[in-house]
Parts: sequence; structure tokens; C-alpha cells
Amino acid sequence: MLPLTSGLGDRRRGGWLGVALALLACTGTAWAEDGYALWMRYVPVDATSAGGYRAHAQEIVAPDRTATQRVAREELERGLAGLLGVMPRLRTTLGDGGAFVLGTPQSSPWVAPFRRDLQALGDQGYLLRSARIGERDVIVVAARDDVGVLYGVFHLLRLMQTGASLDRLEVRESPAIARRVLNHWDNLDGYVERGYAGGSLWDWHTLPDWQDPRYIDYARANASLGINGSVLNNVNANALSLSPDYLRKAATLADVFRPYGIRVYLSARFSAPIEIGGLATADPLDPDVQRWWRKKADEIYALIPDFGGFLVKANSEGQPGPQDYGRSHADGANLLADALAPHGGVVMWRAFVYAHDVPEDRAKQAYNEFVGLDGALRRNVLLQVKNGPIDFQPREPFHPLFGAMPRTPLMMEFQITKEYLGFATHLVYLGPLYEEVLHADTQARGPDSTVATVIDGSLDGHALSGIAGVANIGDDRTWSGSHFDQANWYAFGRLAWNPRQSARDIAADWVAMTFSRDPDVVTPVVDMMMASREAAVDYMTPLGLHHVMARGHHYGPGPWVDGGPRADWTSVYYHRADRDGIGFDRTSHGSDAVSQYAPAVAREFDDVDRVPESLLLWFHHVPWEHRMASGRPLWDELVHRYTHGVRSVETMQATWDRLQGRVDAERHRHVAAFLRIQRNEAQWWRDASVAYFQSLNGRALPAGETPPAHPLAYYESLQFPFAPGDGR
Ligand code: GCW
Repeated sequence: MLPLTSGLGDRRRGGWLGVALALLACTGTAWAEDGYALWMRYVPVDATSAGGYRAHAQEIVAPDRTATQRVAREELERGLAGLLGVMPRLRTTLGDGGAFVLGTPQSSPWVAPFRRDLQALGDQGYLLRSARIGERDVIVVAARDDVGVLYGVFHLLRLMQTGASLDRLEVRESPAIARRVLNHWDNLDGYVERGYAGGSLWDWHTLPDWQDPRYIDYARANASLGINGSVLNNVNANALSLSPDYLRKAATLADVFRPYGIRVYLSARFSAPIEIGGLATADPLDPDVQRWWRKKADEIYALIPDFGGFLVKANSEGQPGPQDYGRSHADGANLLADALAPHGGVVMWRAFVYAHDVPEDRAKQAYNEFVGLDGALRRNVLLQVKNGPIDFQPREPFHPLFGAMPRTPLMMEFQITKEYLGFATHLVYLGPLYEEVLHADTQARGPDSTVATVIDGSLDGHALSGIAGVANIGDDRTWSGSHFDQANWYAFGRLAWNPRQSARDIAADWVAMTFSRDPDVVTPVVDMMMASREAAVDYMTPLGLHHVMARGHHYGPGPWVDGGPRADWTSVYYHRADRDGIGFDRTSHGSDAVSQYAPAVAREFDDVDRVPESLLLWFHHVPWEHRMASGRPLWDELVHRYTHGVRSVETMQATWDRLQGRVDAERHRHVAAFLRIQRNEAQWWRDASVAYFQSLNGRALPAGETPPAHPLAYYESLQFPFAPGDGR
């Protein structure tokens, strides 16, 4: 090991932090494993790997003229201090030891010779290569821009964190999707809608004067995944976010994030010209309104020169919008797009729209509203479409708009926060859900028209592309409210960079970095994660059921939910169960939602014998005796699935128990406690659902199945006025 003091004279910002970390690395993990460090723990690697890595770690040769260049080399320094316990010399010219060489052809003469190798890379892409420069064996982290170098450093650190060899290193990466964005549903009072990880990270009250150091760690974590945008405020927006005071606060966050390649965006309230502009209307065709938005955009860009743009929820769930003035969504989106265009900003207009007064199947409404607007939106508008046609349910078919608007860049909206998947307490790894949707084949232009090819712009030739995840981040020490929910932030980021990756591989990286590289930990934990989403589907909404949770806060089961302001906010609307059968008939004989898909997909979904059983009750209303692939009647299969979901959680508990001693005690205890909550809530879901459906069909439980612990009335009587995250 190099002496800890080596190269200190050449050290600038971040050096002392590195020294402290190196000391910690030498003394082992002396700090508490409370989850704060996320997947960037940088704990010492084993001696064999360390030997190989150290050969390169005598020097970091990197430019330090820009803020991004500095954070790239600081991160590498921090990582090496932790992983290897070494303090490489920081240099701007190549010395005589093994080195990591960072830079772009413009920023570093040592990288300039790789210019041609970089040509095929996209913006923010990077090259990692083991190379010889003169007599020196070096690892090159090269990119066309500074942010690419930063991303390359994080990739290099990941390789070391997961124990990969750096010999014959040749990695080329370019992001598939241009805008990789987190949507925070954070209100200005610090409350996070559908947030289960404490309050908002943004302390609007103390901004802009106080910049919580946590903002930097937030930016580091996102940059480590390639996330390059952050919408700071809730789509149920408050117009004050656009007032001068709040813009100055947002500008400060933008300043903090900028070195990490993260642009700030804001959710814009459509009626802001009235609320903070003093106008009498927000009509998009009104010249005063147009002028107001242009001036607002000018004001924003004067403060935030790289402002990303606006996210808008309009004419949805009570939010104001262009339809309030008899105008279309295109009129509304184009109004904002025209104001932002001179500055290079974009509008992310949400397709999550369903009307109050339309008796149409809710699953069809967004498509009906938007499909006719293809080609009518400005070039700087992205339509942000939820992964499925209803609302972030444990399982939905892909949204029929994907593939149906070839002239419009469609961006994906996933939910990372688990509003419908057990909040923060249930261990549900969302990688398989994201993967299932991204890899689904829309068949829109023939086979291999996957959702991924729609949103990365390749199917229809769009340069503008995007993907958003509704953040699960709050001020909880774990960031995400639980240790395992960090994996969902992580998987979102990795899939946003490359939607073709496998959720399993991503989980394996995450476990190795977050808990342990020991294969006896990685393998069982990855298996547990990979099975977890299906477990939740089974104990909550098996076989294509959806939207059967409790009203309002969505905590726990509520298949009996009926009445209230609108039918499509009830459960009975969606499951349509009665004495004879269950399921929503969306076939050509029913609501005909299937016809919104490309013909090959529509035919499959329309046919009760071909539709995947996992979506059976989404598309079909079938009798309780309907014969399933297992040979069981539907009712028996349904009960079997519910029970199987509970058993799967018990299997997760057993797996986790066996890992005691292999995972640090603090996090082990936390996860074990949450798994107990999940086990009990899985049983609650199963029992309440079985009791309810049995009350309708009067059927006996299949042999061997245990009756629900309580009568139906008990489950119906449960109230949770303080359940977290409720909309307000
Ligand atoms: O899933 C629903 C949530 C609302 C949310 C809405 C939306 C921000 O229950 O809380 O509002 O979706 O996506 O707009």
C-alpha cells in the first residue's frame, strides 16, 4: 500500500476527505451501516483484486479546470481511498507510475490520441480502456465531454466494487435515452405526495442561503447512474414554484447539481399566469398569456442557463389545463414549448389524463385523448406516458400509446416510489416490472418494436428522447425509506441509461455494492429480489386484477371499495366480480380497449386462450369455473396465487434469516423487521381478498387452503387515517 501521505502536496479540494476515508478503510468499516452511503460505500476490496487495481492507482492524471472535471477526479480519489486504501497522486501530467488517465481530447493531451475511438460514442458516452502510453500501463477514462468522464469514473468504480478485472479493459457506453429524469412529487411545504421516505430533501425554507451537503450526495448518487435531470416539484403543482423567490432557490439547487451533469426542471401549473401573474385567464391562445410565459421563461433562463424545461399535468385529477378554455392539449403544450424553445428547453406533457364526464373505460381514455394529436406538438415537446394505461399498478399491460404516435417523442413514466406496491416496507424489486414493460413488443412497426425502441427514439427516428421515474427519495437516512428500495432508484437509473439491460444483472451489481461481494450473499439476495415483484402481484392483484386497494391513501386491500365521487376511483369498477365471474371485459365484445394495440397484440389480448394468464382479468371477464393452465378452476387458482404470494414472502424471510452474520447487523435487523411487516400485510391482502370474493361467489375454499383469519366485516372496518403519502 502507498503511504497515506503520498502526493499530499499535489492535493487540492477533497484531499482531506480522501485521507479520512482511507484511514477508515484501513481500520475496516468503523462507521454505522445505516444505508446513507447507498451503493457508493467503497469498502475495501479483497486482497487479490486490490493487488491488480493498485498497480494503476499510483496516480490520477486528470484535468481540473472545470467543476465537472474536479468532481470526477474527486470521486475516483474517494473510491480508491475506500476500496484500496491508497491515496494516488493527483496530477495533470503523466508521471512514471501506474495511472488512471481521465479526460476528453480537449481537456487532456493523454486522451487526445483516443479521439477517433470516441467518435462513435454519443454525448455523455465514455470509453474505458487499459492501454499503454509510452512505457506506462494505464487505465483510460475518455469521453467527448466532461460529464461522460464523470460517468466513466463511476463505471470504473462499479467494476472495482463488484470485483471485476481491469485487465484488457474495453468498455464503450453511450446512453440510449437523452433525458433521464427523476420526477419529485415534492410539495413546497416539504410533504412528498406518495412519498414513504420522510419529508422532501429540498429545504425550501433555508434555500438559497443554506445548501445542505446532502444535495451533493443526491447529485453524486444520480450521476453514478447517469440520471441527468431532476424535476424538483410535484406535478400537482403550486404556481409559487415559478415565483422569483422560489426560482432563486431552484437556481441554487441547479448550481449544486450542475457539476454532476444534472439539469433542473420544474412542474408548471397551467394557471400560473392567473395565480402569480395577475392575468384574468390562462387561455393558451391569449396573447397576454403567451407573453407571460415567454417572459417567465426568459426570467428562468437568466437564473438557470441550462434549465431543462417544464413538466405539466393538465386537465387531470382537477389540475387546470387548456381544456378549461376549450383548447386542446396540443394548444397547451405548444404554448409552453414556444416560450422555452429560444432557450433550448423542453416540455414534458403528461398523458395521464382521464375525464370526469366520459363513461368510457378508463384504460382507454389517455389514448383517445392524445392519439389524434400526433404531429400537432412542437418539436421540443415530449409526451410523458405512464408505463400502463391505468396507474402504476403491480402489473399492467404496456400503455397502448407506445407505438401509436410515431411523429411524437414519447417518454416513459415509471413510478419508483411504491404507491401501489406496499409503500417502503414491502421488499419489491421493481427491476422486473421495468424490464417487462421496456422489453414488451408493441408490434407497432412489425416485430421487435419494443417499448424500449419507442422511447429511445430509434423506432421512429426521434433525437429527443426521455424516461422519467417518480422518485422514492426523501430525507430518511436510507434516502428511500428502506434499504431495498434503494435498488429501485438504482435499477431505474441503470435502465434509463440502457433499457436493454437485464434486471437480474443490475440487481447483482447493486447487491455487491450495497451489501457484500460474497457470492453466498449475492446469489440468494438476487434470487429473492427477482421473485419479489411476482410475490407482490400474487398477494395483491393476481391474474390481471388491478386497482383494488384501499381508497385515498392506497394502503392495504380494498376490493369492496364502491361509491364515492366517481366510478373509476372504486375497486368494483375494475374487478367487476359477482356471483358468476370476475374481470374487466376489454375485448372486442366488451370495452374494446384491445383495439388500441397493434393488430397482432390486440388479437392475442382479445383471445381468452392466448392472453397471458398474468393479464387474464385485465382483459377478460370469465366465470369462476374458467379452466386455467394449471388445470384448476379460476377460483381455485386465484386463492392459490394469493396464498403463494404469502408463502413467497415467507421464503424471502427464510433467505434473509440465513444471511444473518453475512450482512451487517444494523441493516440486517432493519430488513428483517420490514419483512415481518410485509409478511403480515401479505396475509392481510390475501385474507381480505379471499373473504371478499368468497362473499360474492359463495364458493368453498380449495382443499388445503386456510380460511381468512377474520370475517369480511373486520377487514372492511379497518381505517388508517394517518397512512403516509396520501395526496393532499
Ligand atoms: O397514482 C396517482 C396518484 C396521485 C398522482 C397521480 C398522477 C401526483 O395517486 O397521487 O398525483 O397518480 O400521476 O398524477
